[in-house]
Amino acid sequence: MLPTRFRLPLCAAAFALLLAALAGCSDADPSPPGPIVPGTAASPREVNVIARDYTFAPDAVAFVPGETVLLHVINGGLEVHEAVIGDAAVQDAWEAAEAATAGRPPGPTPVVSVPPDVAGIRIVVRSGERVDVTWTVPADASAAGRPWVVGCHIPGHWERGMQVPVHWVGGGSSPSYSASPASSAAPAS
Ligand SMILES: [Cu+2]
Repeated sequence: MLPTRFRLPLCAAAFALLLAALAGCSDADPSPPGPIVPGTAASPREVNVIARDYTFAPDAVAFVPGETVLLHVINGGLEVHEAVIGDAAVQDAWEAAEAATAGRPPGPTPVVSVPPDVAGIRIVVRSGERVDVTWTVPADASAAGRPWVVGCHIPGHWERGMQVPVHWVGGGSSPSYSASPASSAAPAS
């Protein structure tokens, strides 16, 4: 039998492995740490963005520069929302353009536009609606050092918290997670 001072660390290690295995299997984790396989034009990677009154889920969205994604933007709230994806210049442009619509009666967002160079991508979704958009992420999107955001600029929504960061990741990489609990936790035979 091992001395007690060795048993505790072993138990802690086994428990940590169990937790890691459970975390890897959980559907509830809003920011799964597993590797991302970049989408291609032939096989876009599916990315869910859920808008509510007045938050986004998940609380960060990961993209690989240059990949093609199939965005599923879902409105689980009661108000109309949108997902504007782009850097600060894009977010500022839509915030200013849509501020002009403040005070209109509730309903579909009035048609607004911004110059093409700051348009980013914008997906408007009404309550209970899901909009699917295939989009190729600009290959140089992460190179300029300007943080990208997913934001909603229906008047007042940005201030209420409808903004989450974009995380840039390399294809097939997993920067925050390198363990392989499934294999290391397997019982020895
Ligand atoms: Cu909104």
